[in-house]
Amino acid sequence: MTDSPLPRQHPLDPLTTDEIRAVAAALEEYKGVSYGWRFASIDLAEPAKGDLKSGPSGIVRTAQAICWNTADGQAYRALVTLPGGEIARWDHVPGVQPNMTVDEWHECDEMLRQHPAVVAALSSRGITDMSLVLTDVWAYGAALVPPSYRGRRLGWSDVWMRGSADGNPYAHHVTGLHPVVDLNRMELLELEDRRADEGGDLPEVMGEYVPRLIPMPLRQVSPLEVSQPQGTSVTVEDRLLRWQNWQLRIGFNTREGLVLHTVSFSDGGRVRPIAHRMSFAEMIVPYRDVTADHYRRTAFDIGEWGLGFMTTSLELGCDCLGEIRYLDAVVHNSRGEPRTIANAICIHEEDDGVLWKHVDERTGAEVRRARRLVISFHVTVANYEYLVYWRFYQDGNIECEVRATGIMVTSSFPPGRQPPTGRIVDQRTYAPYHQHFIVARLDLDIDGEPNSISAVESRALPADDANPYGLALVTQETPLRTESDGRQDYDWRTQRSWLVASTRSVNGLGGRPAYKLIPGGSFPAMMDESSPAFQRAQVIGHTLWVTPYEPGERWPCGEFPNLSAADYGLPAWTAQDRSIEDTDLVLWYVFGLHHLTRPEDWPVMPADRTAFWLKPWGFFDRNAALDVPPIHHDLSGMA
Ligand SMILES: [Cu+2]
Repeated sequence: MTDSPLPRQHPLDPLTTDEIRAVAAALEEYKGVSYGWRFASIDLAEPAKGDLKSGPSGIVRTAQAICWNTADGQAYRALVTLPGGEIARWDHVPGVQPNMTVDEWHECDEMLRQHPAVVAALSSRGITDMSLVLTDVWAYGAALVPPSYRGRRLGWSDVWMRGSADGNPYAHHVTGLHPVVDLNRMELLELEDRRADEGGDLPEVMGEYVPRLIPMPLRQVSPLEVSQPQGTSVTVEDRLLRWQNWQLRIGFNTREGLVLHTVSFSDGGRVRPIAHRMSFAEMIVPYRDVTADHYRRTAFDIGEWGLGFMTTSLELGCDCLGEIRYLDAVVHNSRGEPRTIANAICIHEEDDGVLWKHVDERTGAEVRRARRLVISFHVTVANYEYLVYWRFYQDGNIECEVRATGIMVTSSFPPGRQPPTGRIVDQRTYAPYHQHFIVARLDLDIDGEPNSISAVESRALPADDANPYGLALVTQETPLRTESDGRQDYDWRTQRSWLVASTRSVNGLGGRPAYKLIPGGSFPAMMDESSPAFQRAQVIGHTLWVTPYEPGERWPCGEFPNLSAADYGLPAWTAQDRSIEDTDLVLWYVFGLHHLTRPEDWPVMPADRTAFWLKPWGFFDRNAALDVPPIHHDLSGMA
């Protein structure tokens, strides 16, 4: 059975399995992309905003493929029209390394575990059962590549060992042992072996989390079930979702994973745009530890690995509770063969406590129960999990929450030494401090275009004759007019937030309808600007960046951060210092987790969370959830 395009296919719908096959087949036929080549990504080339607005009929559905020839390392970008598979463009992209692929990760692990030098190094440590060994290849930053290997598609790897056949592979780090690999030739170039760093035998570590392997009985808990006997209030037609007054379209690609398109709110029957597109455009995870085991460890989980490729299937009752609507996702391997991820995206309603309440002496209590619509997906990037939740509320709020869980990277150290840049989590084992920076790309369209943005700050007025008690608190709005103004930092002292307002429409109170970006999970980079990690990811130097909409500007650290030396994204674009006034705006919000590791995060980390909010700020003329009905409990059946 094929899933050939439906007549109702929307121009923003992700590529189908047939379309991915058609792209790979066309590139094989016309450009010889076959043996010795790899596909880094095959995704929908999304139509530009202007084309979308003039209606779907004139849009030619087009895919973009990034591929490279492993024989000479040269990369190409192709545009292929669908469904026919004509090659509309074929461009050589010199001097870049496309993203890492899952196939390379597996092939590299296979190769290393059979390599005599690796086998010998492990054997000298008393590790002889290679079925317990896992290698985990990471990408490099260009500045850290040994000079003799410059220009190669280089990876460096950790070596891990399971304590038993089903044991956690990330429980036992073989500290000091790091293969350096040419991924195009799939060849071990060098085996760094600093036996002394490990400090003797592998330490006695309890790194297990599977019930039969943990040294304690499971606690008793009663079932907690969510029942919606009449179904949910969500409708999903193809990929168009409607819930209460919200409406949006669900997208997905290999790099960003979940994408939310054309988010709008129906206000008294009028469909009012809020965001044209929202997604995560990059994630940067620098480890802040200079030892030989960790100094190369700066992950770009989006640009290097791809949240779409890393997406995992969700399970009812575990990952999502209640009445769930799932959507599958389609990605592909490095040969361009499609792979369907079943239940990749979860859509469901959640109870969210009290929405609003007042108890009046005469009329009694009026209480409204809040519920929220949650659209989520989970990714597993080797040892780590990221759980992404976009939540839509009845009062017009949007919340974006990310939970980080999974297994921390650890390494062992000699007895008596205290690692200064990490925390001990088990016997002679520490987890280095690190940071998770996520860059959300928010193409907001508040009541459509154009919009303007200002920084809003609270100021206490000095005590004087007009303010005799020193109580006056005012807010100050500073318009951000250019991209250099748009580089903004969180400021606790003034409770700074950012207001994106329509410059055309007017609300019922005479003001400009707006949404406010309420910062959360912000923290400074705390990194020397000369650091290679900072040079590649200068986006982490600010909480917020603002650019005028430009369809080609998608990747804040550059399109190809794998083995990059500099940040060719936001710093380069915003160096033009374009106007961001009264135009179509894109906000780039940097948030995440400043992860100071702790024993309680081991052996598996209880999900830590970080979030930011977009809240209506004069977008509505009053509480937008005034019309939420009360819940009347039928108590007639009770004794
Ligand atoms: Cu972490």
